[in-house]
Amino acid sequence: MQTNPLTNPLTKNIGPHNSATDIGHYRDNGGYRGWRKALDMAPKDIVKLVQDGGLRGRGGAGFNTGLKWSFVPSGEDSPAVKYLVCNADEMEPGTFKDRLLMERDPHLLLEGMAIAAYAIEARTAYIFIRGEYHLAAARLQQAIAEATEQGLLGSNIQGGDYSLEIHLHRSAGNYICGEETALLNALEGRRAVPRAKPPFPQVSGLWGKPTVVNNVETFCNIPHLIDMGAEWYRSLGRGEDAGSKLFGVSGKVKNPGTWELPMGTPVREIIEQHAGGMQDGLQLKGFLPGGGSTDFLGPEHLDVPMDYDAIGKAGSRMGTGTIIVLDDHTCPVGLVLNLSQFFARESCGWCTPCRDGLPWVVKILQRIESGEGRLEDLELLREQAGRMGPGNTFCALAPGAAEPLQSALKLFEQDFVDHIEKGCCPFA
Ligand code: L3W
Repeated sequence: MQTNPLTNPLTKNIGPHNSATDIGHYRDNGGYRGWRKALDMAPKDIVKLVQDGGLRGRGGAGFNTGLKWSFVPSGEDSPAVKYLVCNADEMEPGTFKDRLLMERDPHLLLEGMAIAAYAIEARTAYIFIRGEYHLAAARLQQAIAEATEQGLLGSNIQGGDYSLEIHLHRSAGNYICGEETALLNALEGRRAVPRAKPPFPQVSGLWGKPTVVNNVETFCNIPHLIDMGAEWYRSLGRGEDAGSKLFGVSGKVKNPGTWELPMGTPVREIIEQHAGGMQDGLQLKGFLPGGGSTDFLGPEHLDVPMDYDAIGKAGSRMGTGTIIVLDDHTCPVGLVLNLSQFFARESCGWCTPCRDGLPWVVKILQRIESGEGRLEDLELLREQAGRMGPGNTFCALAPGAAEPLQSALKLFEQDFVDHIEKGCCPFA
C-alpha cells in the first residue's frame, strides 16, 4: 500500500514495516502524540474539536461523532461511571476495512479510544470484536499490553491522575451484535437483542450507565484529528464531508481491495482506478455503495461522490463505504437471495417483520431463482420489503435487508420477470 502521512493518516503505518507488532515503530512515526496532546486538554475542548472537525461515524450511519460524545452527561452531577465501547463486530456483507486497521495498526485504534474515553470521562473501555477475527484479537491484546507497559494505558497514565483500562471482548458470533444496543446486551451477558431507543446509549448504555459506542475506523480518525486540528482534518475531504475514509470494492473487478481515499472520491474513480475496472468481458450493471444493507445504484450514478448526503440524494446510503459491484453476467436475483439468506440467518428473531418476513422473502426468491416463481411474487416481495421498512422494527437490520431487495426489484425488474417467464435462471 502506497501511503502519504499527510493525506493517508489512517493507513500511513500500513506497509512492509508496520506497527502491528511493534509499539516502537508506531511511536517513531508520531504515534501517541495525539494522546499526549489530549491529556493536556480539557475533555470538553476535545469534544468540541472533534465536532468542529466534522467527523461522521464510519460504522454505517454517519452520525456526527463529536455531537454523539456531547450527549454524555458531564459535570459534578453526572454519573461517576461511564463507558466507552468500540464496535469491532465487522460483519456487514462486503465489508473488510476495520479488520485491516486492527490487524495492521492496532495502536492507532487504542490511541483513538484512549482520547475518546478521556473526552467523555470514561475509565473503562471495551473492544467488542467479531469472534472470527483471531489475528486482530491477538494483535490488539499484545498492543494493550505494550501500551500499558509504557504507561499509555492503565493506572495514572503518563504520571497524571487519569486511568483507563481497555478490555477485549470476543463476540460469540452474530451479525445483530453489531447493532449498538444488541452489542451492549451481549457485553452484559444477555441475549443479543436490540433495545428500544431512546434512551440512547450516551445517556443509558452499558449496565445503564452513559456509554459511547463508535466503530473502529471512527476511533482511528481521532489521533490525527487531535494532532493536526479540525481545519486540516476537514481539508482532507474532496466534497461535503470531512476526512479520509477506507473505501473497498468487491465483486468481479480486476483488483478488489481496500484503499484510504478522500471523502467525496467519485464511485467511478474507486472502481475504475483503484479496483482496476471490471474483469474483461464484463459490464457494470449496478452497485451497492456501502455493504449489503444499502440500495443498489445503477451505472448512471458512477460519478456521484462518496459523501453521505450525495449518495443519499442518489437514492442509497454510503453505509460502510465498501462497494459491492454487480456485473452483467451475475444473476441479481441470486445476489439478493444470497444477501437475504444472510440477513434471515443473522436476525435476532425479536421483531416479526424480521423474524418471519425475512425467511418468507428467502422462500419467494428461491422459488423465482429456481424458475418456479409467479409474476404475483414480485408484488408480494415489494409488499414485504415495505413491511420490513423503517419504523416497523426495533433496529436497522430488517430495513437494511429491505434496501437491496426493493432497489433490485426496481432496477433489475426485467431479470426477475425473465426468471419467471423462462422458468429458469437465465444466468445459470
Ligand atoms: C443521540 C439521537 N444519539 C442517532 C446515534 C445512535 C448511533 C448512531 C447512529 O445503525 C446502520 C445500519 C446498519 N440522539 C440519535 C443518536 N444517534 N440518533 O447515532 O444511529 P442510527 O439510529 O442512525 O443508526 P444505527 O441503527 O446505529 C445504522 C449499521 O449501521 N449497523 C451498524 C453496524 C456497525 C458495525 C460495526 O461498526 N462493526 O457492525 C447496525 O445495524 O447497517 O444501516 O450510535 O445511538 N437522536
